[in-house]
Amino acid sequence: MSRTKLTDQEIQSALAALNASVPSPWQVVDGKLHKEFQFKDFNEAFGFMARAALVAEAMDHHPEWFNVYRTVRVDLATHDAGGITELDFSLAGRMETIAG
Ligand code: H2B
Repeated sequence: MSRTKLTDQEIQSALAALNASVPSPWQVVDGKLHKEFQFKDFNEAFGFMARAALVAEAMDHHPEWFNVYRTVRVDLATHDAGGITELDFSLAGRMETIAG
């Protein structure tokens, strides 16, 4: 999977594909792929983070994220590329599967 920075056009097309199958959309915020997940409680939120962390480590691609109680805010970007790459969309998709 490529760590090449995607163009704005490529991002918009990948975003549309990602959002076609998710209950609430991802957005591009400050040059990163952003979403705020809401879970039932802290246990569900932290369970999501624990599972996503294992996937991220296996991908060698790590999220920026923030948790308070049942909310997990996620920002995905590829630091090595200075922008959003296919890896960010791949991790976003994996996160949706885990959250789902
Ligand atoms: N995660 C993210 N989000 N962006 C990166 O550029 C990145 C990473 N680079 N995880 C990886 C680790 C790199 O530092 C290692 C050496 O492969």
